[in-house]
Amino acid sequence: MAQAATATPAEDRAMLRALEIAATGGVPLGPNPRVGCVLLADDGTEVAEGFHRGAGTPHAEAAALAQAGDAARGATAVVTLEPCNHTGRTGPCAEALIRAGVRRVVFAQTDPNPVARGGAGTLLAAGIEVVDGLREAESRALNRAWTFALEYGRPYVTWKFATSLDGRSAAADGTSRWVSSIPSRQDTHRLRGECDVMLVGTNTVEVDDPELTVRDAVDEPAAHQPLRVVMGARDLDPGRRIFNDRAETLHLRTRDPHQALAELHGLGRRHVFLEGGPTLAAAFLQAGLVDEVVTYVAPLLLGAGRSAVGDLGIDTITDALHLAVSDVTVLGTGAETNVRLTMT
Ligand code: AOF
Ligand code: ZN
Repeated sequence: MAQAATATPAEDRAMLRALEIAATGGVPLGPNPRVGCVLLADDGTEVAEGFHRGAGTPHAEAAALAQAGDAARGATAVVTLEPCNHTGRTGPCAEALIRAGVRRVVFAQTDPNPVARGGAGTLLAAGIEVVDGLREAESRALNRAWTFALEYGRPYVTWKFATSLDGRSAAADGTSRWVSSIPSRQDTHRLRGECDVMLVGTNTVEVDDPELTVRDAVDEPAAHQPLRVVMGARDLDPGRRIFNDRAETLHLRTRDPHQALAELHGLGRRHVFLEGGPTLAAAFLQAGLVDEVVTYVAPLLLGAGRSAVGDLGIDTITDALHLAVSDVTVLGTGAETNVRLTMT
């Protein structure tokens, strides 16, 4: 699609800057990706930069063009995502770049959104040089869940659980509070804040009565709260903490993971943090709908406790479900020491 041109060292540096401002500049969650844009003059110096701050706000290119004014004429736009081609909440970026007189566009990642993609073709048709794929892996990693969701047509699912050394998430009597340590629980709140749905089953709401909000170190609710979703046919007591007014809550009456994810995708949700109990975890695993596993292993033994995951129908070792470890991190010290394993 794009020309076989390659990027210059100045453009590569600008792309790293664009990725940096995209990552740190704001927390666009839900339907929109993180995007950064740097405009370069002919001599490779930066003219302007901008990033996307989330759904309903200007796109990165529009922010950079607004800052550049006339200096955009003849400039090179270095942007982490293929400029959009659609009129959504803002106008098409490809046309804005053409109108501004930009000479060349270098982007990292093709837009996987069927509604928005195609900007590269529009730019080429207008005689603009286009280079794609520069630091593509970095941009995809930055928008990991969003990219996955647009490519596969369903939200990315992270299943999180805390476990004792012997694989128990609750004691034999069902008590499960504080299997993991305070540093692990704070880490969980950070991860929750990066998602746009927290999902549990009706059983967890009945038994554990979790609030399922994102809170900081002093237990104050964070500004961004993912949608709390409880899944299952059973009616629930409206007095449960999940129904308090600290965040929005949705009760999905289905028990089918595919259907639940389809509904959430339709609502523009792209990253589900699955915090349910063993039954829900098993249902998602058996449906092949867990994309990432985050587990906090605590140095305690519970013996005849409850497993983190229900029956997966595995009777023999050759049927075991194998995961690939992508990260091992020690959290906390002394009695608070836990190990966090991240797997795909
Ligand atoms: C760009 N630059 O900075 C972003 C883009 O609802 P809208 O109008 O904001 O459109 C959202 C879609 O536009 C989003 O899903 C993605 O495909 C693209 N986002 N495109 O050119 C940007 N944030
Ligand atoms: Zn755009």
